[in-house]
Amino acid sequence: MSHAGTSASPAKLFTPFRLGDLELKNRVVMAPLTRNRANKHDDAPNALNVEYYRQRACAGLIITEATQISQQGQGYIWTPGIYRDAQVAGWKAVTDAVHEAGGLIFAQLWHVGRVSHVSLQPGNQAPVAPSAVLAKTKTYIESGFAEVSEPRALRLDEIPGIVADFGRAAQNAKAAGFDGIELHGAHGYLLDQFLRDGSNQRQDAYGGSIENRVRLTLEVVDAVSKVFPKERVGIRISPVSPANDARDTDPQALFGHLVGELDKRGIAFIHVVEGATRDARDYLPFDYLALRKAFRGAYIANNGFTRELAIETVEKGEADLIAFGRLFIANPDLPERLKLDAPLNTPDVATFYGGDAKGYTDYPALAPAERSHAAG
Ligand code: 8OZ
Repeated sequence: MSHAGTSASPAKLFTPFRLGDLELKNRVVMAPLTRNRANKHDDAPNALNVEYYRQRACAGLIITEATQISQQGQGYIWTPGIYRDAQVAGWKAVTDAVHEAGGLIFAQLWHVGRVSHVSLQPGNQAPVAPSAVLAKTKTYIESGFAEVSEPRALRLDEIPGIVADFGRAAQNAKAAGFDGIELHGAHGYLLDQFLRDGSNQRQDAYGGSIENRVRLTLEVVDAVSKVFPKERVGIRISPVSPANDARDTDPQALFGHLVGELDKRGIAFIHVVEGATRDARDYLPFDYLALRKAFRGAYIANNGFTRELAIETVEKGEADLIAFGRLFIANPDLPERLKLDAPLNTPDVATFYGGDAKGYTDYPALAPAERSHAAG
């Protein structure tokens, strides 16, 4: 039997899902997507961003683009923040629009750590990291692509300030009307830099053993869980992704331990980028099902899912929810298109990062005639 779903028995992907105390209308999640279209003067979300998210409120859950918790946490030009009043006000307009359109939206809280450039940092200082180890990766600044700057190691006495910045950002997310938050623990940014032994060479309580390397992430989980109920907190991880020069000698042991600790805390979900980000799903061998089994909350799977693979993965119970990135850029009505097996618009890579409405809010939803044609 095909799992494509019929009107008599829709594929599970298109059925509601209970995430903690929230009822998601389907299991199609909009993945966090960096688009670099916040206000140029204050990194606050604006009317164009409101329209973009409103168009995508049909997702079971929207996770916002990565949003810096402080200026120090910024690594790219024109990404939105959530530490200034104007940014909170900008986000409030976004969450209001999504709620009005019947959607749910979590903010993704982000500190880039060493993936930054002095021109984006307070006082043009060096970006901060667990250790003074330069990442082999690029960022983009006002003038275009640039090598990231040499980082400096955070002092032990600065770490409580990082945790506090995450806590304050969570309070701001609450004030902005978000339904919950996702911590960005993936892609070689600050939390991931602490997790992995390729970037964390500390010899204090935050480095060395796996227990020490997960400490910062767990302290941040605990801090934001004092602001939102734990059922409204999730985290994104990318166990084997080499994004931003992330490396670890034993990701299975590291992420197995982390997920066990997250399970004890009872948070809502782990959101797992499987394989190499924007690349091969089988980049390195890794037992994702072991993470799923170790965690009683929801498992959101991401990375290069097709309609068929998404339907099958949820049907088999290997994930509860599937997050789509690039397909959501090009298809504001992605859940409906997937349900109808309608044609998909093709994402235009040239307009992913920065720019205006072009390639942002101008991708068409299905016209009524196309809809009835696809429905047969
Ligand atoms: C693409 C460009 C810049 C940042 C990530 C936040 O990979 C990002 C990002 C993606 O998680």
